[in-house]
Amino acid sequence: FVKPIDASAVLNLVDSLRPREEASPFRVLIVDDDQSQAEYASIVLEQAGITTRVIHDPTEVLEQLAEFNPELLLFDVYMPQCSGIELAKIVRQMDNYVGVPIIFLSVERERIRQLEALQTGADDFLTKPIRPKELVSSVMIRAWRARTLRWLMVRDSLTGLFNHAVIMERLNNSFALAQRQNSHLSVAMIDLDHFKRINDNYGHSTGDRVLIGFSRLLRERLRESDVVGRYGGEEFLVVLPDTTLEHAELVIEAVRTAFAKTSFTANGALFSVTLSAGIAGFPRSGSASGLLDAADIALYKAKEQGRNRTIT
Ligand code: GH3
Ligand code: MG
Ligand code: MG
Ligand code: MG
Repeated sequence: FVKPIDASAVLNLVDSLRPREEASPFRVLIVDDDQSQAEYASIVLEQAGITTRVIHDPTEVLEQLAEFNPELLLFDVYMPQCSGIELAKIVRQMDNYVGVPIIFLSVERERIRQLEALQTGADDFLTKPIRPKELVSSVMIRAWRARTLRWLMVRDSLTGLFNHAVIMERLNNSFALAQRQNSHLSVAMIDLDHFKRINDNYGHSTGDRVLIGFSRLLRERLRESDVVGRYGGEEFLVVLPDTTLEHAELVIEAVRTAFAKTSFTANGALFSVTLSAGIAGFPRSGSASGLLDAADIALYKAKEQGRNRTIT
C-alpha cells in the first residue's frame, strides 16, 4: 500500500511562475535492472502526481532522453550492462542535460561509495528499501528547482515572454521545420508606438505596466503553437508556424485593434497605446534572417505611414 503524497503545493508554486501554461506533471525516468524495485518507485511517484517511465536496460537511456524528455533521472547503481555511475558520467557530458537532476537509488550503504556516486555530479543518494516520503520529497524539490531555473533562463523577467536568445532560436527551428515540411511560416515584428512618451508622461513603472499588459494580451490572442518573445525594449517578435501571410495579418490586426481599445490608468488619467507591426512570411522570404529583415522593413513602413497599422 502506498500512501499518496499531495504534490499540489509544489505544483502551484511552479504554476505561479508560469503565467499561461498549465503546471504539467514532472517527468521522471527510472533506470533499474530490478523490475520490482523499478515498479515500486514508479508507483510511489505516480501516486504523488509525477509521470514516470521505467527502463531496465541502461543502454536505452539516450534514446529515452530524446523521446521522453525527462526532468529528473532516477538511477540504480548496480546494473549488469553499465553501472548507474557510468551512466551519470555520460549524461553529465551532454550539453542539454547538464542541469537535469540525477538521484541514485541503491542498496549501497557505504558512505564512501555513495560519495563516489555523488561525485559524478548527481544530486542525491537514497538507499533501498525505498521510503516513499523520502523518495517523493527528494524528487519533487529537485525537479521543481530544475524546472524553475529552466523557466528563468528562457524568459524575459518583466513580461514572462521568451527572451531574445530563445525567440531567435525558436525562429530558426520553426524556419527549418517549415522548409523541411514545405509549410507556411509567418513572422510579425511588433513595436509599441511613441512609447517614449508613455514613460515621459506617466513614468517608467507605468511604461512597464503597459509592456506587461500588452504581453498578456498577446498570449491570450495567439494560439498555443505561436511563439512570442520580447525582442528588445518595446519590441516583440511573434512566430506563427503553419500560417500564411494573409492569416497572420488577420491575427495581428486583431491584436492591434484589441490593444488600441485597452485602457491604462496613471495618476487618475486614462490613456491607451497603439502598436505598429510588420509581417513577413515563408516561402516569400527564403531564410530566417530574410524573414526578420522583411518584417523589419514592413514595420518601418508602418511607422512611416502613420503608425497604429499592420503592413505585410
Ligand atoms: P516609435 O513609435 O517610433 O516606436 O517611438 P518610440 O518612442 O516607441 O520609440 P523609441 O525607440 O524612440 O523609444 C522606445 C522607448 O521604449 C525608449 C525606452 O526608454 C522605452 N523602453 C524600452 N524598454 C523599456 C522597459 O523595459 N520599460 C519601460 N518602461 N520603457 C522601456
Ligand atoms: Mg541493480
Ligand atoms: Mg516604439
Ligand atoms: Mg522600438
